[in-house]
Amino acid sequence: MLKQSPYKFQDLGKNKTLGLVFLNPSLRTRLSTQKAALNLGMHVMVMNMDKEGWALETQDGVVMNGTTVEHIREAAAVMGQYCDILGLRSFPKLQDREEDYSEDLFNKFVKFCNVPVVSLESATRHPLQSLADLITISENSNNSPYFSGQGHVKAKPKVVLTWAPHVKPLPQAVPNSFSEWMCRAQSEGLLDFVITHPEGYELAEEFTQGAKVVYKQDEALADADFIYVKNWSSYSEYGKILNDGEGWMLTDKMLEQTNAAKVMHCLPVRRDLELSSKILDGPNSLVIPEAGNRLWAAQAVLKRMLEKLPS
Ligand code: SN0
Repeated sequence: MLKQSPYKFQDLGKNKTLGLVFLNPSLRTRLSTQKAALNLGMHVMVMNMDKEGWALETQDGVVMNGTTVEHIREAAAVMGQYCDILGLRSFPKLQDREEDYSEDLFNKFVKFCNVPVVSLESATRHPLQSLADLITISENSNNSPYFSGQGHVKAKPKVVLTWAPHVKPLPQAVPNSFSEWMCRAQSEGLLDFVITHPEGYELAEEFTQGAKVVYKQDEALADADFIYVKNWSSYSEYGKILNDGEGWMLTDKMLEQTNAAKVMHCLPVRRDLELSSKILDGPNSLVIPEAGNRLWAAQAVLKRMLEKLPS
């Protein structure tokens, strides 16, 4: 495993360049992916497109006499000339569901840059986060070959994704991906997966095949081994906040009905709005090792991509 020997493949990325393109802010994804690339011997360039780049046009057939300066056709193609692998972060606009869920921007970037692309979170998915989450759950489950010896969990852990309150409408990308990966793990008999949220926050069906949806949070949390806390805006009333979320913040009192559940969050987390600081600062929180595992997730993915590149 890469975690045990981080530099074992440091020749793999020799003379290969990774370009990381950000249309939105990032802390963990940015740094873990850079570090992963460095461990593999790659060079890394970072482009903060939202702050330092030209305003991008993504639609075809528009006369560019407004605020957009450069078309994604040229921008992506040019970046592809300088890099062997590109990564792209682009949040959804949360205005037009069809546009966001078609992954229009991400797909155009992939099409025009002409090199392999890794998602650093797109409109509907955050795969590097979900891989890190799966690693974290494995390390804390005693039915896993990666069990660290620290966990407490029964043969088939119960994993609960719980909606949390927030002040801003957030993407569904993180819960979509988490649900997609947990449904797959459940279908392989590794765990039981439950989603709980107020009515109206149902995720798109394509990501929740096989998941049990329970509207009563206390019912969902009973006997949980892992609780994944995340806010998202409504999919059905697209991009909307439907309620004030009162009572949905996870507190240590709620942990009493669980199997001493470990608590996860992708970060950044709004303390005492989404999740109580008492939990975050206490022994049940996995958020820091979870973020640490972003490195190994990114390194595993980049390693595979490098192995497929022509040398
Ligand atoms: C993002 C999201 O998709 O929910 C990134 C998570 C990795 N989160 C936010 O944008 C939080 C913003 C805020 O103001 O709390």
